[in-house]
Amino acid sequence: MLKVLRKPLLSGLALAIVLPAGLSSVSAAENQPVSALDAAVELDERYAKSFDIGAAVEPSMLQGKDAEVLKRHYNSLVAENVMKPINIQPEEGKFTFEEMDKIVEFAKENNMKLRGHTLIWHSQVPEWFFLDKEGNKMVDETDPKQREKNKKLLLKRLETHVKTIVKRYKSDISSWDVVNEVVDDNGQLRNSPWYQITGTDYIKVAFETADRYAGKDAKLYINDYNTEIDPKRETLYNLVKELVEDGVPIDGVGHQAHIQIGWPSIAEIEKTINMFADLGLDNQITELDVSLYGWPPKPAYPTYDEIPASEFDRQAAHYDELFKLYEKLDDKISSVTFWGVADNHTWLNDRAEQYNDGVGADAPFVFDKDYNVKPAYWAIIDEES
Ligand code: 9MR
Repeated sequence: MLKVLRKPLLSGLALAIVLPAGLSSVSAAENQPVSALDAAVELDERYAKSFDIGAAVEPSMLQGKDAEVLKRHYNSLVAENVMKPINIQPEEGKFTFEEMDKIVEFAKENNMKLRGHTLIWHSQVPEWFFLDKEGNKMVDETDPKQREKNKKLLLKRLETHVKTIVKRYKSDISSWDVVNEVVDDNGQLRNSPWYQITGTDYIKVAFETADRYAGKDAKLYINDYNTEIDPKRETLYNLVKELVEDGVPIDGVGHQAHIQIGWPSIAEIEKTINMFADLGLDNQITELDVSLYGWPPKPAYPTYDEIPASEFDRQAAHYDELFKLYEKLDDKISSVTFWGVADNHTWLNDRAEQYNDGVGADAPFVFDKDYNVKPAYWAIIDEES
């Protein structure tokens, strides 16, 4: 049985509250929310011996409460969006680095590491990459000679993209998501324009180019979601094995870990980390969030007007098991990054908009929407259990 501790650790301010007659100090104390800024144990300190603790951020989060919580609990950052192809090279040859530079600056000032997400992806990529010199869609080309020319042109564009970004952030970024989500859930290689035009060459060229220009200690990752689920896992494994055997400079696998309470099982997560470690590779957890809801089934998923405390306890129990596992495998995992800071900002709420008429805010992190600690926080810092 998992134990969820809720320690009545209070800030000076909370302790100074004058209690009405008849209320015991203990019960009042236990009900006081504890700010992430006052909670005694810093997440990154707690896991300092095992791995980095990161958060995904937008540049707008580098001030105010987010910034304070970032400084206190995290020692690694990743851009949630601003390094993606469409943000950083919206037009061919026109690179827009300003937003990413803000994150780099903040990381430097606060002595934090940086992950680079993501050099190559099928999503959030501008169309111009895949248009031939006449402006036609490369994927529609049927002439074999022209297809060959298009492939060369696309790989050249890829090289320029990767080289320009990696060179610029050479001394700042220590882990790169070189390619993102190249395997489909159905166990096929993703049929993206990248794949349709170049086969798997785009993956190899991306890694080789990143390797050529990255800092000498930088590590290169293939990043994906549902890495614990077959047939996707098996295909990813076979692909990665082939890359390693072909001498492609890949250092590890990024497991996004957009997961849910109870899914995937801890046993499958363990098996997955071990599988890739057995290929001699590192693992990073790159986009962790533990949703209260399943992926929207049809009809729309059930939601809560107010999330019951019991759900936060179930979530805490899952976080507890998860971090125990990560810690047990800490020689195989070098970083754990949450896909956000606190429950007030999560991509999971975009899907409520998309699938559920905006109903059903999720709450996937260990800090709540007011930056107070949740049961999940106590669960993962608990050193005794
Ligand atoms: O969190 C990101 C969200 O703000 C964007 O709208 C979305 C666009 O596709 O991308 C989200 O981040 C994704 C990440 O880059 C790759 N893995 C899945 C993440 C959640 O969708």
